[in-house]
Amino acid sequence: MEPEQPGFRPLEFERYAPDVMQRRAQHLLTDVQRRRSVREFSAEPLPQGVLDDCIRLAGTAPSGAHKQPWTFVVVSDPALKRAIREAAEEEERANYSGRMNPAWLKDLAPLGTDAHKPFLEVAPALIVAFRHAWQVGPNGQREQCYYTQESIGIACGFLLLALHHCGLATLTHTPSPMAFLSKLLGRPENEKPFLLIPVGFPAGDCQVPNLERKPLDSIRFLANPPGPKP
Ligand code: IYR
Repeated sequence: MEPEQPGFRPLEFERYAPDVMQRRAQHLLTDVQRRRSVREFSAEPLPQGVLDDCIRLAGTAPSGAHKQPWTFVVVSDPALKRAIREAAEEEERANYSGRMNPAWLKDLAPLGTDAHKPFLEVAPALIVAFRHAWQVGPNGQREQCYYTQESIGIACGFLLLALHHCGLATLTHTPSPMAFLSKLLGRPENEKPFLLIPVGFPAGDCQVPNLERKPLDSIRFLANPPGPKP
């Protein structure tokens, strides 16, 4: 049999004038600069449908060989959230009382975190991103995936941005090791827990660490051709 041809179609591409591009860049930057990791949520429920669209948006991320190696599990059931909180806190107690070394604990001190994770129960939804280390074909055979860390990392970046854009607060939480999530959520062996994202509205009195972001000049380097300077 002939190998399957992927087929091509014309690109849909929107072209903007330079001043429009600049305005769009600044508008997005101003919005995204307000995004913060939130650890104090209100229990207020989420508007219907917003999470689904944000997950659809995450699913537009590029991925190795277009394998789309991700599953986003949405948890809103209170009993399941409580079970996740209990299991996460058990891991975090071990992390904070020995698994993380003194330098790590010192680096975390400004964030004020500890092993208590009430947000896992309070936030109206938890999204757990699972990375497909491989996939299962139609005849049950193992199919390779490629660049899965990069792919799901990009998809989670899209997701965080989309949720922020819609007016929701998020946290990137990794109560590692995260194997308990596979078990509690009944995911198959090929899916590895990657990131746990509590989603909701911030508590009315929510506080965040007073952090600065690196300026452009310390994160962007303009490359020069190799060789001696003229
Ligand atoms: N997972 C732990 C510890 C932690 C680690 C890092 I690196 C952080 O940036 C924040 C927390 C916790 O959630 O408390």
